Amino acid sequence: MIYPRKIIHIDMDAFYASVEERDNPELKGRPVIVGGLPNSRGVVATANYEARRYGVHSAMPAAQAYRLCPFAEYLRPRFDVYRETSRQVMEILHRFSDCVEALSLDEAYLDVSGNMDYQGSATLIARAIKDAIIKELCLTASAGVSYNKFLAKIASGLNKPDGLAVIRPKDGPDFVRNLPVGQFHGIGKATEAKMKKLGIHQGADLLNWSQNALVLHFGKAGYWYALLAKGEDPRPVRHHRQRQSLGHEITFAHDITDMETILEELMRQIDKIMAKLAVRNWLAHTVTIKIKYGDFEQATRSKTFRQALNQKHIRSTIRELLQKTKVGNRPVRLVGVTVSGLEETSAMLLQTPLWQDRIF
Ligand code: TTP
Ligand code: MG
Repeated sequence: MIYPRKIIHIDMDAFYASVEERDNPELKGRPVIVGGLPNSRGVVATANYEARRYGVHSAMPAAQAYRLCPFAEYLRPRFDVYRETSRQVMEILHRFSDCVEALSLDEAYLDVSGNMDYQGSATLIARAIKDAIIKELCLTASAGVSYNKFLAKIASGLNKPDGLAVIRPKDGPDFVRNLPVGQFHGIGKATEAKMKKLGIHQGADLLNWSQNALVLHFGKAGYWYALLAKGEDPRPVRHHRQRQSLGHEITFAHDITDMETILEELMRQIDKIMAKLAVRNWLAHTVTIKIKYGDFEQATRSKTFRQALNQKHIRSTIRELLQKTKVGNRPVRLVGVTVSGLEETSAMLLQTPLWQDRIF
């Protein structure tokens, strides 16, 4: 059985402007515009929600913003502060998942399919993330929760600012039917105009077109539009730091000689590692065990497979590797397992038995 993933999209509200308001309480309640100054040829980086009421928005020439809202506070950006704040936001996000993909300073996806805290509820995790960001950074974020990136990102925009919206697997297809094509991932202004000429205005219209017909009109992107129209988006959350290996190790409180106890600990570690691999959509080809004996002498044993490691043979491999050590005869102070030779899976959907619609 294939289970949907649980994806959260986090987007900070009026990011640069909110940081400025936070650091200068006198700005509270006033329109704030960060970017080029009014008498310059610069553009608006962002405006807070008070200034947006006057029609000011990102990328607008500062001179035009000034005509719309002359009494706003105009500030030059302080990129160092935004970068540092962004680092703090990402640090918070990493507490909730190992699988975090930052899209920009103020925006990231998390795959929380493997997070069993908060009763395994992605919605409660999103709430906890928002709470941590407010409490620790005095800033608000909007969160979108869904079963893929496309819908999670749409969801985070639904109740902005300080929003939290959920699009459940059972509601996704209906939601997309009513969604204007201009809001689909990857459909820009030009494609939107072309679709409108063909009578395609929202998801439901796209569904009337066969995949072949879409490919004929839009090239390879047609495959993509056909998927999105069904509410599907197979893109994995891409954890940036490309890791070479993934491992665990522990030092026992007392040296251990019993082979079964050590084997049990290694199995516990490999289960954790395999779960992490699954969440990140990775496969591994090599497994290595590490043993440090009571006298600090260290031994490693490893085995590489042409095919990716799987839950079934990994256990017997670890047993086999352990038998090639002196475990059982000598006291052991530390054991560890590492998998390496990592590659990304092409699996369209993550298979995890951890998901339940009830607590999405
Ligand atoms: P956004 O997330 O697009 O905008 P925002 O955070 O200001 O507002 P909200 O998410 O509540 O709608 O962009 C994040 C930051 O990136 C923004 O604060 C400033 C910067 N930015 C630019 O410098 N130029 C731009 O054209 C855009 C869109 C953003
Ligand atoms: Mg934002």
